[in-house]
Amino acid sequence: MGLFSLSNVKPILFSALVAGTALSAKTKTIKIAVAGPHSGANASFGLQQWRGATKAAETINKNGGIDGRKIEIVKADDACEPKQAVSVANLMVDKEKVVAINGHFCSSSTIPASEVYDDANVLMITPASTNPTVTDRGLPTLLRMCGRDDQQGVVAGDFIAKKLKAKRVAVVHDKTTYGRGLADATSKQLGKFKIKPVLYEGLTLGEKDFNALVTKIKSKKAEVVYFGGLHTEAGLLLKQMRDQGLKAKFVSGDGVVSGEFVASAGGKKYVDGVYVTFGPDPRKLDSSKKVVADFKKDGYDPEGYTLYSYSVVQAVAQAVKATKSTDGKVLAQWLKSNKVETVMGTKGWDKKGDLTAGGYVIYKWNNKGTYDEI
Ligand code: ABU
Repeated sequence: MGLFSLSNVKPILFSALVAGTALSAKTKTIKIAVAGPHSGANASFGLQQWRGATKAAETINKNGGIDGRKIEIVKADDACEPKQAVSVANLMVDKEKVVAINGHFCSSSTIPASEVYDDANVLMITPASTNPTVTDRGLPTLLRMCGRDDQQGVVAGDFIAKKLKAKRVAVVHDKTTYGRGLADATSKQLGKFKIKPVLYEGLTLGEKDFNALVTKIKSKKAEVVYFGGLHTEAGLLLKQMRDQGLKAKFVSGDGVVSGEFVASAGGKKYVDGVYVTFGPDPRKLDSSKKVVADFKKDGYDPEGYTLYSYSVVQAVAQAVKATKSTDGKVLAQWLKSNKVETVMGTKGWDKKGDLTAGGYVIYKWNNKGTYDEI
């Protein structure tokens, strides 16, 4: 099925003209902001987003754009800082006058920035923000192209209890909306197996020395360390665990699906054996075959959230084409009532903006510095 095949589209029950933001012949480009961490410790995730979005735009534009109008991708750097996210959101709305947001990446940025986009009636689809609050507030202009941490935590908790058969679990998080939320969701699921964490502690973002925490984990005789957070702190904690001789299994979530995890951990040998939860690998789907091959031709393996970001641009393009509108509520409503074709397969959303299908699986990092679904 082609990128813009709309055979599965239900009749549009609203008028884009009434909505007041119909596409006019004067609309030169359809501007989409890629909002995420383009600088700072999490910049590798911003790069995944950027690569996915620009490749999607390039392909759509080569095929005629959206009814002749080209997609233009602009960068919005929030560095995963909530305050910076709000200021860059205002910039995208007021100065750049974007039609849609591909982002933000971090839930702690997405949540405050989404209020700005909602006030301005701009469509926002986050490829990666998994905290439940993102969609639970019911904002009419917001959707996500990923799962939720109350789903991810269940899979992690089940895996630790049933597959690893661990009884002594140390739970560590980075005190962020995402990291703490995911750690809590995992702990809640462990509770169903009567597993109470032997340690529950938050570390401080930006700190480099977690040796005191590792000593504490060792004293608790943890068999598994579960970490809720992103790859930088995950890597540092993991390395210091191993350097202190702590052999406990390391389990984490979708915040470590970046090759940069290997660098933060200090080498491939450290990440070998680490388990993570993430959505089923979209690189293995028939729908992504050609795009994955194109990326590989450019010397890039579309890891982590790259294809999620690609899919966000495809969804925006199909909504704009079908509605002939750039009105955020019109676009979001259309996406919530129709299905779209993406490199990750057919996607549809519920009323809150969560995907109607999906789920999490377990991956294992190996000694080549990559991760495979198990
Ligand atoms: N879900 C991975 C990290 C992004 C976030 O939700 O904060």
